[in-house]
Amino acid sequence: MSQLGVAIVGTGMIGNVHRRAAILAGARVCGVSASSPQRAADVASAWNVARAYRDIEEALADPQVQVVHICTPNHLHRAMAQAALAAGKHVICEKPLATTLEDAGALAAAAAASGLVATVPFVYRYHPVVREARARIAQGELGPLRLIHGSYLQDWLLDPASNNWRVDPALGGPSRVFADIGSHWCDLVEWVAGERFVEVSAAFETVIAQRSAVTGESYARPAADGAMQAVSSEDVAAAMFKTGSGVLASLTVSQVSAGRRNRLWFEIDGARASVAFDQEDSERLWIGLPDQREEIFVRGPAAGSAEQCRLSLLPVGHAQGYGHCFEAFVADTYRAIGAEAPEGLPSFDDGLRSALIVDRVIASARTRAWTSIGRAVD
Ligand code: SOE
Repeated sequence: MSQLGVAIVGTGMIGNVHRRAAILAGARVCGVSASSPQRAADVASAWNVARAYRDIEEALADPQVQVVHICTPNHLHRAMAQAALAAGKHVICEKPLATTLEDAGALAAAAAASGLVATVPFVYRYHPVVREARARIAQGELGPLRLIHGSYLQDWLLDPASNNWRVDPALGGPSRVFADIGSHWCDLVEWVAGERFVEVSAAFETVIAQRSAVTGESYARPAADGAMQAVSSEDVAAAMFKTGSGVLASLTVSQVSAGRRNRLWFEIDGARASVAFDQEDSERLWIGLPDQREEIFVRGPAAGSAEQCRLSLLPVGHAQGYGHCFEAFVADTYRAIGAEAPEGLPSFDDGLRSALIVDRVIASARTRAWTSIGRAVD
């Protein structure tokens, strides 16, 4: 395959993660588009990228661009991804794919009709030991599943002086913590366990009622004049799910848990064994066994499942982490553009599945009732 040309749309923290992954996967970053032409010019110069596009339309008109990475605030995803597909570009769109189920459905349909590659970075699927857990469950090593539990905790919004576009429902969508990080956990656990959630009972709380009045940049600083604004999006959430085969799952999500920077953790308990994964200790998979036995599977290129070995890029003891997951995801997206079919590549259909779960979680939290998850298109 000849070298792919890509445009990065959105230049905050995650745009930079996409840029690095694109370069490592062998693409050429042709240009960037940002919240303003000036910001695009500044970032293009900082990133040493040839073009600063005035807006996404200019990026889509660039014949050198085959892939568009959409890394903007959530409310822009629908229009931008739709325009990119209509322009014949492959798309990587940040999660949540869209802020409503309807918009996510429209994007998944547009992607399917286009024949283009359209993916969503549910990147935690790319931890090698996560692949190991999935392989062991698929081989029946755990036996019938009995219980799924876990959490995804962060603390970057602990301080009321911190604020971000995600906090504002007009920019981030009707759910914050659940759509932003609960979505990762649900995607990961459904994929690893090979189970689908069919029912949910959820609750949301906004525990910091007022935050510093700032908007704009990805990780904004407090307003200089100390002004505060009311918050309506949730800081914490709890959800119980039932899977199609009747397994109970519970999830706790927070962006205000001191000391937890990005701790996605899950445990899946079966009749014969359990597995547990911690994103902040991601070189190891805990395997719980009966009779007071346990094992630790250590990531490495020479042991375990084929996918675990494929994604283990470094020898044992040379830690891999979040960045490597992102790089492997982008590389697999580009492989799919080259007509390969890498295992576990999260597509717009997975983005739609996630939007459905988020939609039903919101509905359950509002009605305080167990809610059927159903299907995205009935
Ligand atoms: C912020 O909460 C964020 O960047 C999420 O949006 C990502 O999905 C997560 O991977 C890291 O934290």
